[in-house]
Amino acid sequence: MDTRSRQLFEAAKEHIPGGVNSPVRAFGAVGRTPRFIASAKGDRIVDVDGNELIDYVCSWGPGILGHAHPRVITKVKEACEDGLTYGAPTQKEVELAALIAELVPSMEVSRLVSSGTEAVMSAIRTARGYTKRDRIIKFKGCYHGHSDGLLVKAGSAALTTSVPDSAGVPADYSRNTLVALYNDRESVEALFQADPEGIAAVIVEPVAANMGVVLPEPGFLEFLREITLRYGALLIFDEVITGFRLALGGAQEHYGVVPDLTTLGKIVGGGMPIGAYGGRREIMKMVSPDGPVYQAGTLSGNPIATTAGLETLRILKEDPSIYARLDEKAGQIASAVKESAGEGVCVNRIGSLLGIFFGPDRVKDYEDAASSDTVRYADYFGYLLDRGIYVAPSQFEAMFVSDAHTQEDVKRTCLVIQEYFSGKKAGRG
Ligand code: KE4
Repeated sequence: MDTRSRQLFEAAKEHIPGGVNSPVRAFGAVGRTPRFIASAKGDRIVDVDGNELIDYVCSWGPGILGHAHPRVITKVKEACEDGLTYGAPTQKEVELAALIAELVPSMEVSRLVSSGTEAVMSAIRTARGYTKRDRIIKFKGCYHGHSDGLLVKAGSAALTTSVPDSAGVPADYSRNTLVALYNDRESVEALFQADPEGIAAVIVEPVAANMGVVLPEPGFLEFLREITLRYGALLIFDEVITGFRLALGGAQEHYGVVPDLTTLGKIVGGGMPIGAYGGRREIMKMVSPDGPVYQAGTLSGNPIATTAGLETLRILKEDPSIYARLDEKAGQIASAVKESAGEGVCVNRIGSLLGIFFGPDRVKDYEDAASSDTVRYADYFGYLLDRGIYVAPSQFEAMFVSDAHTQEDVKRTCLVIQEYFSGKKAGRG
């Protein structure tokens, strides 16, 4: 029952584009009315009709500890009593920058911003300022936020510039963005060979999680590290999703590949709006007011956001066994799918990050992911939602497991998934 959600959705459309403040929330890909959420605690969210759902969206990643972790809430409540924002430096920013540098050693120096988009936009500007080069390489299917230069797609002649992938982005803005194929070394080599001294940076999601979840082939990240060094370009790991999720030190710790710059978001804010970008001191000294690369933000390092981020990272640091627990629970869910779905369903998983694809038996790159059957995914989504399991409303997003997911709820999730696939095999429409 979603009566109140329907009413709110109609009302929302009066004053908000599509009725939502971020497109994926509109449930357009799954043909359902988006659930308007009233509250969340632990691994549960409650919608405005009182339906309690086991949440595997986790706000698209920030919720690694689950919703409303008591320690985080207590600290945030205390911080609010001291005021919400000062527009001046605070001790918490010093502590958070030091903690980021401790947990992600390649981020010796970092700057806080208010979103992943801002972090990526600023990291790219810094890379261009540092190398004095204009072009960047991104990968088809990887998403790095909505800054103009990244809303692009491969141009007709793949070796030339890209073209805008959104209305409102001037062709000029896409001119300096080149598009390669994830897990395809030749596509990267070719772009560098065609432009050996013009590429400032390669930006990559070390685990792609915006085309569903696609893992790097063995050696792919090492190859990106080698080729960027070879051509004098910087390697940027966009760890907005993988940061503090794959390991305390993120994907770069997990894979042992060290980028020149890293972008963070989501978990680093513990559910509050924080992004961050950072790297070696010699690169970050380019950033204003030290250097000529300008970047600023009214709410950057906001005291409430930094409180939530600090407490979240401190909890993760205090108890690194969380990562084994996350892996075990997510492994149960992956096994439930693999053991019941049979042919034509692929599960990609790393730690607590899962992608379930309908159609292909294996998904190793964008082409495989794009061949997925989104209608079958929508059917799966609706079946789970109707039974109290809330997964991403799009085939091309990820499933997130948190430390708050109880064994009981994981088991229930596995049961519903097994029920879905066995029903399909038995001919249920
Ligand atoms: P934000 O500007 O949304 O904080 O971060 C942009 C971003 C950057 N890099 C990566 C790898 C990301 O996944 C994101 C944002 N992720 C999406 C979900 N795939 C956010 C959800 C949404 O757009 O509503």
